[in-house]
Amino acid sequence: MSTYTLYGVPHSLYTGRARSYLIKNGVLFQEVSCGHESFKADIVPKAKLATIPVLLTPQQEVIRDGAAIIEYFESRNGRRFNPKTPKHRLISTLFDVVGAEGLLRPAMHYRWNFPDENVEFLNYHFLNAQPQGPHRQAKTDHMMNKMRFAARMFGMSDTNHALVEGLYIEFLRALDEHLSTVPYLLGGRPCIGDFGLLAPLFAHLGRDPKPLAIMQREAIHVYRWVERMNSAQQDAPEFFETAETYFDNDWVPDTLVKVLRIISEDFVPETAAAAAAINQWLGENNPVPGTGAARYLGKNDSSASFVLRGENITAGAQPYRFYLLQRLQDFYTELSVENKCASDKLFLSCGLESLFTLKLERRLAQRDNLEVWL
Ligand SMILES: N[C@@H](CCC(=O)N[C@@H](CS)C(=O)NCC(=O)O)C(=O)O
Repeated sequence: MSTYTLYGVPHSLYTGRARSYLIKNGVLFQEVSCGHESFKADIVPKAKLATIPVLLTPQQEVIRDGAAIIEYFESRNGRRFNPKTPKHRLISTLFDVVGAEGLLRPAMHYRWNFPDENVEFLNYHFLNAQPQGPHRQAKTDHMMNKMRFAARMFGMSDTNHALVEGLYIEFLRALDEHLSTVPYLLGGRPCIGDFGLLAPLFAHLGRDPKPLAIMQREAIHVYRWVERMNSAQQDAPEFFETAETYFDNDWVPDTLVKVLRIISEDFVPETAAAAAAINQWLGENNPVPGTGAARYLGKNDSSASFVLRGENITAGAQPYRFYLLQRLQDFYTELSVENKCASDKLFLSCGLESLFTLKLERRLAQRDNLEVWL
């Protein structure tokens, strides 16, 4: 039987999101390391960037980017994991952006700033993602240093550890309370937002020794959700008989509102600052339509500065955040007046209302495996 191939590694943040989707969608696949010779030789030329995850279809199509991999299946399965009702769809889409972009500081901090607890574990994984050959440990060290640098690019500094930890623990406890009442974010089955949120909460925060210990101690229900998201079944025996459906009537429980409020604290100011920085860059550079937009700003040191709980944070301004946010904004724009009102009320109560209007001057699209400016 023809199968799909997922190129990734166990310790990769974005691979965790795609892998979980394939498992939950019942896709037959094999996972191959990006250290395998076929990745460099056959996949990267078509993937255009050497990032993981990448999917190789039975028809030999190469799809780079976790969101694109999920969209490949969603566009063929009746949008199985996209809730149909307005508030649920918006929340699901929002958690996808938050997972992909909004929790990178705690994910990178708890991975890279606790060497006593983590370094042996990380060295094992980074070493074994390198093909056998000369200078293997030197290549591993180079890759690990590149990721340490990325932590800083995402806004970690020598002085903001307590701030990032405090916010993460609040988020974790609120999410734990919510997931003590229900197996997935929106009920008895996962939505697109669950997959997005799993990205930081699996490979880094739910697997590296230091943050795993915190999750197991502080947030047993989140830990179980991480396990559940990697199971082909509903995997919710502790809830006994929970229907595999989303909450009735577009209901949003208070426990989830509480999680969203905590998320808004840094996600909204960072998004506003990133939009301003990227819009300024667009004004100055006016890229021709079709120009690549993938993470160029981070590489060019263009950054967004904002204040969080009285402390300044500076982080790379990533167009990708807005590529995903466009989905939320496009869906919102199409809503009826009545549904817009209900969604406004919910987002306002969470401090998230500006996300409907915080836009870039130019739209983004994925073409031939790259994000480009339209
Ligand atoms: N937008 C991409 C991002 C993928 C990505 O950045 N993956 C990381 C590993 S988790 C990577 O390949 N990093 C290597 C690099 O940036 O050179 C996605 O969602 O798949």
